[in-house]
Amino acid sequence: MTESNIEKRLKTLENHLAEESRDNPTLFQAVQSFRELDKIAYHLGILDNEESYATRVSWWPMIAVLGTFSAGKSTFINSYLEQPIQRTGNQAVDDKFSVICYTQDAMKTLPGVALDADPRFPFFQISQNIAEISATGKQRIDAYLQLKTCPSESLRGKIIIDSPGFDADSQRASTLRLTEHIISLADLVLVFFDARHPEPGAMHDTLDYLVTATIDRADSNKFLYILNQIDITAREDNPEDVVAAWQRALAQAGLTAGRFYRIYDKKMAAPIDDPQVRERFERKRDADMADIEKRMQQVDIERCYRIVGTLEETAKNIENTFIPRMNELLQAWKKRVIRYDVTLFFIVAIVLGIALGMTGTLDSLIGLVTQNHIILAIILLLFIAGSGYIHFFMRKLAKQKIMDEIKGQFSHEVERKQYQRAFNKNTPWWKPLFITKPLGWNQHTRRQISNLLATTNEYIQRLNDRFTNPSGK
Ligand SMILES: Nc1nc2c(ncn2[C@@H]2O[C@H](COP(=O)(O)OP(=O)(O)OP(=O)(O)O)[C@@H](O)[C@H]2O)c(=O)[nH]1
Ligand SMILES: [Mg+2]
Repeated sequence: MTESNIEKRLKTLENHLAEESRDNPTLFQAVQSFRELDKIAYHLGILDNEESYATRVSWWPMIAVLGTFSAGKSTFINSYLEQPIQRTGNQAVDDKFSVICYTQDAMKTLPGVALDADPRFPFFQISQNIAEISATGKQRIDAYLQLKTCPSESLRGKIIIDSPGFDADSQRASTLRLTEHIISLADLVLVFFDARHPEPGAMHDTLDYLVTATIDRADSNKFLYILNQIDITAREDNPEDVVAAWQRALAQAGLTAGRFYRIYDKKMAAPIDDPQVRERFERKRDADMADIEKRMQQVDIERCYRIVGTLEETAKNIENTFIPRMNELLQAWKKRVIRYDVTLFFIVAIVLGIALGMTGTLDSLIGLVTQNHIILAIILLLFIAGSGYIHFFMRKLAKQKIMDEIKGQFSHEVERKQYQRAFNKNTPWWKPLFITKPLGWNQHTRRQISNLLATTNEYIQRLNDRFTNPSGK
C-alpha cells in the first residue's frame, strides 16, 4: 500500500518535532493525540481521509522582524542566533524575506520553491498562501522568499523571518501584501527603527503602515517597537533628544505607551567614550534586550499551550458542538421528508379519488380487485413501488434543501465542508429516517473523547511542570 500524502506529512512533522525537542516530548505526543482525533473524525465523516487536524495548527511560532532600511534587522538576528546567517551592510542588503528555521546540520540556503517542496508544515502553508496572494504564481516565490536553515540552539522551537527594509513609498505591492500576510501569521512581530534616522516625522507613510495600522489590531500585543542603533546617539550633545523625537513621532502614529524599546548591537556599536554615558546606555540596552529576548522565548512556550489547547478544543467541539448540530440537521431532514411524503400522499390520494369518482370507475375497480387477487397484488405492488420511489426522491430533495441551509449557516469554509461531508455520510438511502443520532457516535467514541481530554490535561500539567515549575525544582 502506498503511503498517503497526509501520512507523509504527519511523519515529517513527527521527525522534525523529535529532532528539535528531544527534551520536550509533549508536542511529539500531541501529534499522536491528533491522530486519534482524526480517526474519530473520519468515522463521523467530519474529515476526509486526506485531512488531519494536525495540519490546521501552526506547529512553529513565527517571529517576524520588520522595519526600515538598514535598521539592523539582520544584525540583530545574527547576534540572536550567534551565527552569521544573514548578510548585513549599510546599503539595502535584503531584497527577499528569509524564513529561518532550525536544523541539526549545517547552515543552508534554499530557494523559495523549496518551501513548497518541504513538507514541514509552516512553510508548506506559507508557500501555499503566498501562491494565492501573488497573482503570478508559484515560480515567483523565489523572487520574494528564501529558506535558510541554521543549527542555532536559540532557534529551536521557532521560525524567524528576516525581511527586506521597509519603505512604504517605494515598496512594491507584492512585498506589501507579503508583509501583511506575514504579520497576520506571526506570533511576535519586532518592528525596527533606526535611531540614525534624523527625522522620524518625515517617515509618515512608513510609520502609518508599521505603527498606526498595527496598534488597533486585536493581536496588537504581539508587536514590539524597537529603536535600534541608539549607540550612535551617544555622540550627540543631547542623546535624549533623538529618543524624544522618535517617541513623539511614534505617539503621533498612535503608540502611546509601552512596548517601545531602545537597543543597539554590542559588536557593531561605536565605542562610547564617556564612562557615565556608556554605563547608562548599556544598562538601558541590557534591560530592553532582556525583555525582547524573554518575549521571543515566550512564543515557544505559548505555542506549546496553544497547540495542546487546540487539541482540547477540537475534541470538546466534536462532542459539544458538532454532534448536537448534526443531530439537529438530521431532525430537520427527517421532518422535511415526512412533510413532503405526507403532502404528496394526500395530493395523489385526492387526485386519484377525484379521477376515479368522476369517471365512475371506483365501484367497478373495487369489484374487480375483490374478485381477482392477482390484480389486487399488482395494484398493491405498484402502490408500494410508487410510494417507495417517491419517498426516496423526497429524501433526496430534502437533503438538497438541508445542504443549501448548511451553505447559508456556515460562512467559514472549513466548517461548512465538514458539516456537508458528515451530513452526506449520515443520509445514505438505507438509513432509517427516525435515527437522528449521527453515524459513528456511540458509547465507544464518547469514551475515546473523554480519554483524549484526560490526556490533554496531562500534557498541560507536564507543560506547567516544565515552564512554571510550581514544585520549585
Ligand atoms: N552602530 C551600530 N551599527 C549597527 C547596529 N546594528 C547594525 N548596524 C550596522 O548597520 C548596518 C545595517 O545593518 P543590517 O543588519 O544589514 O540592517 P538591515 O535592517 O538588515 O538592512 P536591510 O536588510 O538592508 O533592510 C550594518 O552596516 C550594520 O553593521 C548597531 O546597533 N549599532
Ligand atoms: Mg537585512
